[in-house]
Amino acid sequence: MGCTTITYDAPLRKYLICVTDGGPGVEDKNSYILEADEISGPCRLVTFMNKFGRQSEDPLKGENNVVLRARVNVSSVHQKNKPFTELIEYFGEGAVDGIVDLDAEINAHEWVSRGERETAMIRLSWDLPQTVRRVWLFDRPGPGDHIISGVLLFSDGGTVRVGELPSDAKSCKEMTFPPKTITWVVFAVDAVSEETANTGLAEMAVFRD
Ligand SMILES: [Ca+2]
Repeated sequence: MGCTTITYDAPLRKYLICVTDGGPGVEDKNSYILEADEISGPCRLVTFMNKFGRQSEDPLKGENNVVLRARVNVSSVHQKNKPFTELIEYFGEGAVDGIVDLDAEINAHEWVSRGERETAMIRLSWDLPQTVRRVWLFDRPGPGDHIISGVLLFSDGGTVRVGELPSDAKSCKEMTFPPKTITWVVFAVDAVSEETANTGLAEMAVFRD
């Protein structure tokens, strides 16, 4: 369960509890409403709203996400991923464009490495120090390419181990840590699934809070 709000409806003499499924990501969330005579329950389900309630503000595009002002370097880029750029190597903007495109056939909004597996790496850097406390990582959509583990390396010398990413990019891996003031962060992949051919990311977000 995720966000929960409770209100007391005096004419009905009921507590009404609205619950929205939690978890970081950009997909629509299930919501449901419960009722109870006492605040401590028991609760009865009134209605279940499947995939009701898109997040009102896209967190990937908000001011809080500092990747939108970052420079990006990647260990390699798949040629088909950037057909119109002169310098096909080392462009990874698809990972920081604020868009998670779940259509695996179109990878304009992804960073796709050039045949890399557990060597793939992305680095974000800023001219001015950024104080951050949270990172989201979206794997490439589709079941083929899948990151099993990696590590975040920060310019302050800190590291954060990253476990398996959700494989379909509908949700992301969230890493939280005490606030860090940094000028760069690297996500280095160190394990991928057997089927992985071109490791990459649908999106990476770094939040101030
Ligand atoms: Ca993207």
